[in-house]
Amino acid sequence: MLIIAVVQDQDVNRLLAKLMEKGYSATKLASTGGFLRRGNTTLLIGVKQEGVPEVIAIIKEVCRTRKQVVTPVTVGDQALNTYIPTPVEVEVGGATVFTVKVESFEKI
Ligand code: 2BA
Repeated sequence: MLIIAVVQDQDVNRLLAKLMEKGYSATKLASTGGFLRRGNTTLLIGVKQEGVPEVIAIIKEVCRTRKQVVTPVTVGDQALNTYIPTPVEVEVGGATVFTVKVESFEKI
């Protein structure tokens, strides 16, 4: 099976560490979301059928959505003193996961 997971950049290192710890292999691709046009990361994870639930559980655990307070940048003009950075709460995390059957697999 091939699990294709589109995840947020900030979750990737923890996700890869956890996958490697459990003995799964993965390939990390830099990707860009079509809607927001922002960088995200796509992982290709080749796994035996019986490993799928565990991999999905790891993705759920690491990439769960949570709130984060961020301070937006470059709004207004700092020189004119009109820039007042106001922290806003945004939702981060989550993943888009596709699981597909692999017709053949060989390492050459
Ligand atoms: P999510 O639905 O969590 O999607 C996160 C990223 O996962 C997407 O980034 C895209 O890179 C990938 N993705 C999601 N669904 C996919 C699919 N069916 N096929 C291939 N890749 C897929 P973005 O496209 O930049 O979207 C970021 C977030 O913007 C989405 O989060 C969703 O909350 C929102 N969004 C996306 N398209 C939208 C639309 N047409 N209208 C309103 N909101 C949209």
